[in-house]
Amino acid sequence: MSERTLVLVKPDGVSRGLVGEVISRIERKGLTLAALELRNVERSVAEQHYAEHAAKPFFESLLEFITSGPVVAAVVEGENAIAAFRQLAGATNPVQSATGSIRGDYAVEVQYNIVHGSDSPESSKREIDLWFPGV
Ligand code: DAT
Ligand code: MG
Repeated sequence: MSERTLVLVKPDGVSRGLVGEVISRIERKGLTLAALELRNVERSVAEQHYAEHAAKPFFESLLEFITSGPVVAAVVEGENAIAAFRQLAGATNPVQSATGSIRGDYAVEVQYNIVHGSDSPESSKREIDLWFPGV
């Protein structure tokens, strides 16, 4: 079933020059871009985006990180887009992500794991409404 997912290239991915690499992998996989934008992230957007982690000890540093520089936000579309992008991203902790995945190939530390992708249809809807209202 065709789905949409919210993808972010986080500030580490943008500052390291990995935007093209991430977009290229999305396109090679057969997914398509429905929206794409370089953004500075407002603290309130970051808080809503990561609301499920509000009680976690790393929440504050997560907010600081995601607001520390521009991100590239995208709506990515295609069959099984949510799971397909999670597979491209790899496991949350880069030392557990498979080689060949974005995190497995480019990251070593859980906070600096390059990309975000929605984890379910409910998250995808919530996140797309937050980042791209009306898209
Ligand atoms: P994912 O981004 O794979 O969906 P998540 O939703 O569990 O992972 O966590 C959101 C982000 O929070 C994750 O990409 C990096 C950061 N994070 C997760 N666990 C962490 C931890 N134990 N210490 C520091 N940052 C963490
Ligand atoms: Mg998540």
